[in-house]
Amino acid sequence: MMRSLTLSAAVVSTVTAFTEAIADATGGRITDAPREAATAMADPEFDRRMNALGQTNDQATMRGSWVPLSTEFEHGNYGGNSTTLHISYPACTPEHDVLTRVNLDVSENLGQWNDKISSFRSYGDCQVNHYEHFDFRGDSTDWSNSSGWFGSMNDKTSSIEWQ
Ligand SMILES: [Ca+2]
Ligand SMILES: [Ca+2]
Repeated sequence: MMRSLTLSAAVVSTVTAFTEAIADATGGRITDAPREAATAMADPEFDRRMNALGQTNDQATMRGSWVPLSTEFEHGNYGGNSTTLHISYPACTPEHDVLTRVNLDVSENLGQWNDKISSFRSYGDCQVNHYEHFDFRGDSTDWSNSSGWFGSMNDKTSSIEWQ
């Protein structure tokens, strides 16, 4: 069953606000993420903690707290500004049924990300697909859990799907 995405996605204006973005996207469960997103992406402990969110033994998840889906980056190799999208329980499952999808024109916050994304990293078991046009049409990156460079899809993403 398709879930609606929490659209109060944490859109940060500078890299140094990544700590606050993750605190927001995790419902306050991770408040000490590195200041720079690129540092966090290279940190196995950060990876482990983020992936643990949304597991069925996570009490906060079962109460309906936010679970991070993915962090989307302005530049390649997890650089520049970022936005971390999140959703309430349940998060992505090993069965990879389509969880949720979003057009990047649905809100002022997400609208500024249209045709800007150059790399991304997902959390938990989430597989993500990025599409060239709105409504999940056109060329796509295909499903994966991270990409440091979008190649021919660079700066083209207009809609995103998670499973
Ligand atoms: Ca870009
Ligand atoms: Ca586009």
